[in-house]
Amino acid sequence: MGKYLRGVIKSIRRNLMTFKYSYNTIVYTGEEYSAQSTRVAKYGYDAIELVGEPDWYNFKEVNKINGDNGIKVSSICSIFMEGRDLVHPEKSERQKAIDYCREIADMTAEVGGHTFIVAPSPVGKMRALASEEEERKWAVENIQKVGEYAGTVGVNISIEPWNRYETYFFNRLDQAVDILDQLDLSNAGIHGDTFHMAIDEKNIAEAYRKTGSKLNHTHMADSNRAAPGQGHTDFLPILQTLKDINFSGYLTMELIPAVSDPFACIRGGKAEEFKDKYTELSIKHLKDIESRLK
Ligand code: LER
Ligand code: MN
Repeated sequence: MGKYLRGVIKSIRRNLMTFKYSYNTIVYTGEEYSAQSTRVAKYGYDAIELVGEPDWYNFKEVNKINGDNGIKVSSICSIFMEGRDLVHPEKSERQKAIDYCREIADMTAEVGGHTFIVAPSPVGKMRALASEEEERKWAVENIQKVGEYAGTVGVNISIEPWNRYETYFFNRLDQAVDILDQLDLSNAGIHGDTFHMAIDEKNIAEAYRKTGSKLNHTHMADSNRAAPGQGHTDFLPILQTLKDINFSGYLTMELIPAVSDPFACIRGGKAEEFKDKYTELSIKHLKDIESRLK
């Protein structure tokens, strides 16, 4: 089937379905990009989420392979590890984090992505290094700078809260909305990851409902961060809420093996079931639920 026809079929299907699906490729780390993109397309995803490490990719090749496979890039999952801290007490450290985010904004634009993830401080930083007041001021100032830059290259930012075991900074969507409301940006929104939300929200569906049109990206994972359907999160009320609030972003599977450091798979781990098996099971489970929504 030609590339044009595949594109037409995809766009008809997209208009008939409520949701667009994407897969975060952190668990594919180490594979050739063509294998990653081909797998995601094979199981019926609309898009792929790339890891926020620009040096790993040849953007021209990414665009060519994705075009051939009839998929898009939904988003870039920025990697906020040590050295990428927008609220660090040292100005030069904050600047390093801003520069990193700008690089990710450029990457997002170059691969035709819709948004990239922004978090104020790195995964695993478990206590503040300055006063709460100062850190919040830096978070607002620097996310504003990153968002403004993202606007100049035509992409959005999505602010993601993580659970209490990954960060002290904020853990719930309403806390991220607090920061978002202090920004003067039309290209910023909130990102809700069901794995983190299963830990720190009272009710995942209600948190999405309250966030409403401010929600611009999601990560879908079951309670154990495996494929939706492999844990105890009930995705029916969650997807019903996303439909009710007219969520138009991507349902992006971000699945990570059961290890305390979510970036362990970058360094090479045993994530075999997160390749074909979970890529297939995740979308099957959510599409089955989608077909039952009111
Ligand atoms: C990133 O999207 C995330 O959810 C964090 O847990 C870091 O991987
Ligand atoms: Mn996430």
